[in-house]
Amino acid sequence: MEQARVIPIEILKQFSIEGQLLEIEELKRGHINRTYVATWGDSSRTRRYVHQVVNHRIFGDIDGLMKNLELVTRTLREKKSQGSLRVDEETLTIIPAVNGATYLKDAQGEYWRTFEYIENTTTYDVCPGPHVAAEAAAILGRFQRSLSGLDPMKLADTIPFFLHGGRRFDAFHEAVRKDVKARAASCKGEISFAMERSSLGSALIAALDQRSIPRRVSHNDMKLNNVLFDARGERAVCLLDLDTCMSGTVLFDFGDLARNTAVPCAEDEQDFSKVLIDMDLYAAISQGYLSEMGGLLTTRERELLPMAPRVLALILGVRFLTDYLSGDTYFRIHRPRHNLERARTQFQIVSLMEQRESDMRALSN
Ligand code: GN1
Ligand code: MG
Repeated sequence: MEQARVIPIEILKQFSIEGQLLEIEELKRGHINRTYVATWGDSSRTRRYVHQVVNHRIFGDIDGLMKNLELVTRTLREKKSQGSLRVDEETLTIIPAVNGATYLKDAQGEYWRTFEYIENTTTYDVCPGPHVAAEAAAILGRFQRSLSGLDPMKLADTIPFFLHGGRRFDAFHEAVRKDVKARAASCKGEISFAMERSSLGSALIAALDQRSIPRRVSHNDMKLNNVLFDARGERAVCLLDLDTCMSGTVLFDFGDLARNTAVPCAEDEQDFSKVLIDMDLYAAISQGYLSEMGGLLTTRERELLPMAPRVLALILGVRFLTDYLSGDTYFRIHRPRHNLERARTQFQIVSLMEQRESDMRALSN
């Protein structure tokens, strides 16, 4: 679980930032990377920056990842100047090191990078209403549209087979078989729930492999809290966390956003009376998304839209359960059975979406 860590100030000083480091605080969010917000400057002027340790145990190709980030943010900036993004929309800005590098390795072997902090913004962990849902979906649509001219093969796979349902199920079967922590007996119901749905888990990747839908650049971590809103919390102004932006299908993103945003509760909520699909939110997500991407989707992509949230909830649940069975080596946990609890919440979402299948179909077609 959590440990206090020493921040290597000498590394941070090598980024192209003016003034002294005045304050630094860890931002407790995300399950993978470590993020700090820092204030730099002097008595006349201060500015804030985000310093981040990229988890190289999970992202094996940091160089490829940072090159992706440069290419994606450059493309988004060009598209903004051509009017594809809204004028008040921001793009992540990498602050390079003085030597020009986009990341630096410290003495402990950790990889650091720095971004400009985007001021006057807020995020939501739980969606407060349809307007926010529609805004988040529309910024996703603009993001995908702006990147639709970029050849996905130009991007490195930062985590190979990341949302590949088939591979995720293979790893799950392996974890059940090995049962290294002797935990399988305590979650038989969850294991069966997942195993009965392995073909659902592979549905989108099968469509990609059969070429019935196109390969496109996708964000691949499209949670609501990766969308920055303006200070009033009304307009979506920036998409964060581009580390898994690579080749995929746009359905991964629509599905991930909907499984997360149309269910307005914490991702590890254990009170299932609070785990509900809000159809007004789902309708707003569909409309917001289609308003920006509707014209670019193929017939088959559009047909698969209502199924995508179910697939993404199942894949994430299987990933949490696999990690629980493997001894919690991947997702940062905050209590002993955290990954099992997270898996249960996702599986509850899958069940509810199975029951609401025809309503969801009616709203996104
Ligand atoms: C992880 O660390 P964070 O919150 O950005 C994970 C996503 C999951 C998400 C679930 C690289 O994202 O795939 O959907 O947790 N990122 C990685 O909350 O595995
Ligand atoms: Mg992420």
